[in-house]
Amino acid sequence: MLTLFDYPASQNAWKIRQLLHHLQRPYRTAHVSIFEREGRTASYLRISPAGTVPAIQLEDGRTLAESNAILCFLATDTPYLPADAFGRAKVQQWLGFEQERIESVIGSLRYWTLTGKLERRPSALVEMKRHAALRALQTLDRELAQRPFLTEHGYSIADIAVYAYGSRAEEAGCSLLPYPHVRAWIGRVQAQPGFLATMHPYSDDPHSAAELP
Ligand SMILES: N[C@@H](CCC(=O)N[C@@H](CS)C(=O)NCC(=O)O)C(=O)O
Repeated sequence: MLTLFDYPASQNAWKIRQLLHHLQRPYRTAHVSIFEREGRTASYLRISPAGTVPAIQLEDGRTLAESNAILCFLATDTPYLPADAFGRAKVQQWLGFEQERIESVIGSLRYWTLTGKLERRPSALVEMKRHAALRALQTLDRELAQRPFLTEHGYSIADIAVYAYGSRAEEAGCSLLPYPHVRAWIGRVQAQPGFLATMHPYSDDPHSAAELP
């Protein structure tokens, strides 16, 4: 059975939980206590080069890290990734956008805010991220005014990936009120059959106030 290396509060890991749930694919969970340095052990670094979750291990022992690479792998030959080269490349376009402009911007601001680390970050860095977050939300709103999901294909792993942190923008201090098309899209993603609504707050982990190694 496939193993998912997971940390409950990780929205990057939620992406994989969500897709596995859609696919009704059974898996076992191996928890990685990222604030207690479990991501930095020699054995875990062989699974995930950067020591991050999520990662997966297949039945045959092969391992794969980076949430969006895992999404692409698991979604191949399923309705969540187009079969044609151009359709797949359009999904990749949004997966790149997600890593550069959502996960590393809204995801970071949210993580710092929810774990009490924001005040310890240089204000210029926070301002830069806030500016980038607003730009990303404007981009999404403009695009989602034109079609119900991120690509013409319909609901796909692009939506799962961008939703993971995009939908949590308010927890990062970015109001979604000015973005009606983003809010409507969030509703459409949540209305998908098998949508995984359960969120796990950082506060469930007594170690999450520590800095990551
Ligand atoms: N680009 C990676 C980012 C993964 C990531 O940063 N995961 C966080 C949890 S959301 C983590 O494991 N952090 C632990 C660390 O950086 O040591 C992905 O999309 O999988």
